[in-house]
Parts: sequence; structure tokens; C-alpha cells
Amino acid sequence: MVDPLRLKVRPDKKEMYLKTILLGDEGVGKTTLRRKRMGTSIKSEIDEERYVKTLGVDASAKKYKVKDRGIVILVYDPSGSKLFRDYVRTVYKNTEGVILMFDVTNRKSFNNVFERIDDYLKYGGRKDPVVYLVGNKIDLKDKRVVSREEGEELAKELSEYLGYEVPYRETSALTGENVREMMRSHVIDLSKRILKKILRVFRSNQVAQEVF
Ligand SMILES: Nc1nc2c(ncn2[C@@H]2O[C@H](COP(=O)(O)OP(=O)(O)OP(=O)(O)O)[C@@H](O)[C@H]2O)c(=O)[nH]1
Ligand SMILES: [Mg+2]
Repeated sequence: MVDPLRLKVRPDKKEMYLKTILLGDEGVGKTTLRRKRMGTSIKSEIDEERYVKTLGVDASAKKYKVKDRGIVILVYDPSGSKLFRDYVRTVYKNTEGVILMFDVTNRKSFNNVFERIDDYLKYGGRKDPVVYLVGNKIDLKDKRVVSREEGEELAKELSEYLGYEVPYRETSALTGENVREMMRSHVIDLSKRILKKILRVFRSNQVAQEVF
């Protein structure tokens, strides 16, 4: 299990500590999204754009502030490869959120989304995680094969399947387009779901601010 101290994260009593996992096929952009936009990693990483497959599970932490309350989000970033599936399953049970990613230039990755959430639900994930569906690589306009409408339709199907809303977002992990907004919104939804009994701060719209 990832030790938060190794990430230099020291949640104090006022800080909440939540975990979310990026799930999707190999090469959809999970590591790029996490590494470039979500802070420090537990493994030493070279900042390059060359595709280096993730081995096992990596993670980053990012701290947000929602109404004066620090919220530390640990983002698990597993390999999309079947080779590591057993290992990846061991981190499912500790997560409150799931970001289901596909690549809008790769239809197979889109077709495999249901299999990913089923695997999560079957092998130890919580039964009602906060789920976001994310279509990545929207900067590759000429290579796009999955439309926004299809993404929205899939999010609807996932919502029906799970029994609660699954938002759909489109991002470019490479350029950063919409990544920050997607994460902020995911953090707010996680906070609402997990903390609403503890905090009475969600009567109005809240904004999540990055702290580090
Ligand atoms: N054009 C473009 N390329 C991207 C984007 N996101 C990732 N890539 C590229 O796609 C390749 C794979 O990205 P990764 O982030 O390593 O993919 P991954 O999902 O972590 O893959 P695994 O670790 O094997 O499961 C890399 O060459 C990235 O630079 C994007 O939004 N746009
Ligand atoms: Mg990776």
C-alpha cells in the first residue's frame, strides 16, 4: 500500500484524506494526466512525453481546500495491462473514487470501459464509488474516432447501471485542457459523497482550490 508519508503528505486532524483510481486501457493517458497535472509521484519519474508503460501501480497526492478544510486526494495510477491486473485489484478496496478513462482516438479503449468498472466492482472496490467518465486526447482532432455524443451516451448507460449520475468530461492530458476543471469537480463530488454527514458546508456551490 502507498504510504502517505512517502508522498510528504501529513494529513492533520482537520484534513480529510480521500483516494481515487484512474482506470483505463494501456496508453489512454492515465500517467500523463496524473504526472503533469496532479503533483508529486512516489516513484522518481523523468519528465518526458515518451510513452513509458506504468509497472504495477504508481500514485500522486494533491491537496485541495474546500471551505477552509484541507482535502488530500491520493490518485492511484495503475498499469492498464492485464499482466498487473491481480496487483491492481489490491488497491481497489481503498478507493472512494474512480476516473474511467478512454482515448477518443482508440475505439477499443472506449469499448472496454464497462469491463473496467465491472472488474472494480467485482474485485474489492466499494459498491458506490464516485465515478467520472473521461474521454482523453481531444487535441488529436484528426484522429478522433469516438464522438462527444457517444461519450455522453456511455456516461448515461453507466449512470443507469450504477444507479447514480456519472459525469462525462473530455480532456487533453497533453495540453492540460479541461484537466484541472475535471479534477476540481471530481474532488467536490467526492467530498460531498464522503463528507456531507460530517461537514455542513455543501448547501451552496463550493469551489476546490489547489494547495499543492
Ligand atoms: N496527443 C495526446 N497524447 C497523449 C495524451 N495523453 C497521453 N498521451 C500520450 O499517450 C501515450 C501514453 O500515455 P500514458 O499516460 O503513458 O498512458 P497510460 O494510460 O498511463 O498507459 P499504461 O501505463 O500503459 O496503462 C504517451 O505517449 C503520452 O504522451 C493526450 O491527451 N494527447
Ligand atoms: Mg501509465
